[in-house]
Amino acid sequence: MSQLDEGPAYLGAASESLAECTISEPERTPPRYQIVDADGSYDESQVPAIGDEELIDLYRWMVLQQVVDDRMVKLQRRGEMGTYASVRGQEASVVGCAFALEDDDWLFPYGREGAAELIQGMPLRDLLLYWRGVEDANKQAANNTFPPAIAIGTHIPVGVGFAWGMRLDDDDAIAALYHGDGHPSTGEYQAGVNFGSVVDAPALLFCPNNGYSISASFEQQTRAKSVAQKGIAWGIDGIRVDGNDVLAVYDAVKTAREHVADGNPTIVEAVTYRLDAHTTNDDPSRYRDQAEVDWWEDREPVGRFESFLQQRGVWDDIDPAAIREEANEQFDEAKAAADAFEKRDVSEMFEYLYDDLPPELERQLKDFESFLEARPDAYDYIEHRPKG
Ligand SMILES: Cc1ncc(C[n+]2csc(CCOP(=O)(O)OP(=O)(O)O)c2C)c(N)n1
Repeated sequence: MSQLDEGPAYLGAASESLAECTISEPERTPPRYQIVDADGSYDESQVPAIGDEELIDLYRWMVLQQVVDDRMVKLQRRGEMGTYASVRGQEASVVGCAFALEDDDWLFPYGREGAAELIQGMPLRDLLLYWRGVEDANKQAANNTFPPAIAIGTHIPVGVGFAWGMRLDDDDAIAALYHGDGHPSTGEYQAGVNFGSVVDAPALLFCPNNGYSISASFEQQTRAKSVAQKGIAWGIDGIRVDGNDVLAVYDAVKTAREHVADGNPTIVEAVTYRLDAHTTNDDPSRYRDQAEVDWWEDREPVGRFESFLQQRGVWDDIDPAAIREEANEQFDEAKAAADAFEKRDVSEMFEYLYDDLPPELERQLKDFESFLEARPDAYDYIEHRPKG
C-alpha cells in the first residue's frame, strides 16, 4: 500500500475508544536520573568514565561558584555591586552542564550561571563588570558566549536561530541555551523551540528547574508536571536529571549533546533548588517556608559531592581549605581589576548595540543629554542610586 492509500501520517488510525484517543497528562512527575544519592553513596557501575583530576576540577568550579555568590552578595550589600542573582544550591546543574560541552560550543546564558560563563573562558573580572552594568562585559564572542538575556525567553529564538545557522554552515558545534523553569511559559520560548524542532537545530535547552520563578512556585506557573515533558508537544526529547548530582548532570548532558549534535534539539531539566533569594532585590521568606529551604539545604550539591569524593577515596588528594582560599584570591584579583576598569558614562547604553545610532535612539540620547544638562544632580543619582 502506498503512503497515499493510508493517508497522511498526521491522520493516525481510527478508533472507537474515546479513552484511546484522549492524550492525558501524565499522572505522576517523571523520575529524575541520579548517580550519587543525597548522602553521597553510589553504584560504581553507574559512575561515568571521568578521571580523578576532572572530578577535582568539577569540585573546584562548584566551590568557585559558591565563593562568587557569597562575595557578590556581600559587595551588593556594601553598595559596590548592582542587583545580583545568586546561584547557591544550583552549583551542580550549572557546572555539570558546562563541563559536558565541547570547546567550540556556544553558550546562551540568562543570568544564573556564572560558573558556566567562566568555564567558557569569560574572565571573572567581566562577571563583576556585567553585574555592575558595564556593557563591555557583554562582549564575550571570543569566548563563544552571548550576553545574558534578562528579558525572559528572548534568547531562545536567537539561540535556536544561531544553532540552525551553525548547522547550515556544517559546523559541528552546538548551542547550549540555559534557562529557568519559568521560561517555557513564555511565547518566545515556545515559538523558538518549535522552530528549532522543525529545522533540526543543534540546540540544547538546559533548564535548572529551581522550583520558583521569583515568587511563583513551579505548580503556580504551569500545570505540567515537568519541563522535560513539554518537549513532547514539539516532537523533541526531554531528559530529567537530579540537578544536585553533578555527575548525573554531566552524564545526562554529555549524552544529550551527542543527540543534539545530530540535529535533535533536546530539553534537559535539572531538578534543583535556589537556596538564596531570587536576586538581592527579593525577600523569599514572603513566599516560601523555612522548612522547605532546610529540606533542600540538607541536600545541597557541593556537600553531596564532597561525600562522594570521600567515599571514592579522592578526598585525600584534596585540600578543601586551599581550594576555597584560591577561589577567594581569584575573586580579590577580579574585584581589583573591575575597580580599575575605566569608568563608563551612563550614555554608554546608547553606544552599545549599533555602529550608527538609529534616529529613534538618536532622539532619546538628545533628550537624555538635555535632561542631564538641566538636572546635573540626576546624573549622580543614576550613578549612586540605591540598588536592589
Ligand atoms: C519578559 C520578562 N518578564 C518578566 C521578567 C521579570 N523576571 C525576571 S526573572 C523572572 C523569573 C524567571 O524564572 P525562571 O525562568 O524560573 O528562572 P530563575 O530566575 O528561577 O532561575 C521574571 C518573571 C523578565 N525579566 N522578563
